Amino acid sequence: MKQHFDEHCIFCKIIKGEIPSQKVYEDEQVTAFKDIHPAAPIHLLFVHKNHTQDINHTLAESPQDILDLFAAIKSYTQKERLDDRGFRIITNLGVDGGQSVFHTHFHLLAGKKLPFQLA
Ligand code: DGP
Repeated sequence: MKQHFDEHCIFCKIIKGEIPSQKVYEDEQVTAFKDIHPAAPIHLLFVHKNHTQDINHTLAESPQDILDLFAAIKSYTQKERLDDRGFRIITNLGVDGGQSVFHTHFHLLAGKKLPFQLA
């Protein structure tokens, strides 16, 4: 498995266990943990263990990682039966997207009927 860490990246430190987190899922490629600022009753972050900066970089450098992430999300949501009532996946890119951590990640939001409100 190709795996690249960025020594300054907070999510790489979480993946390596150097910073504590509440992990809910782990496989060979992907880790998921609770978001420190939850925006819904269930708010998880799915991150690939191979560091890339955002989804465009992932697609250019290591596109299989995107499939690994969605496979992990499918596996977790089916196991936890979140697909019964549904959930939302979000990824932010760049300043206008509101990206604050530059390690590709997907937010998984669930646990209530989510409003679609941008402001
Ligand atoms: P984004 O803004 O899309 O880049 O999302 C980054 C998310 O990461 C944000 O919702 C807060 C979360 N976050 C930042 N630092 C930490 C941390 O140290 N631990 C955890 N669990 N979440 C973090």
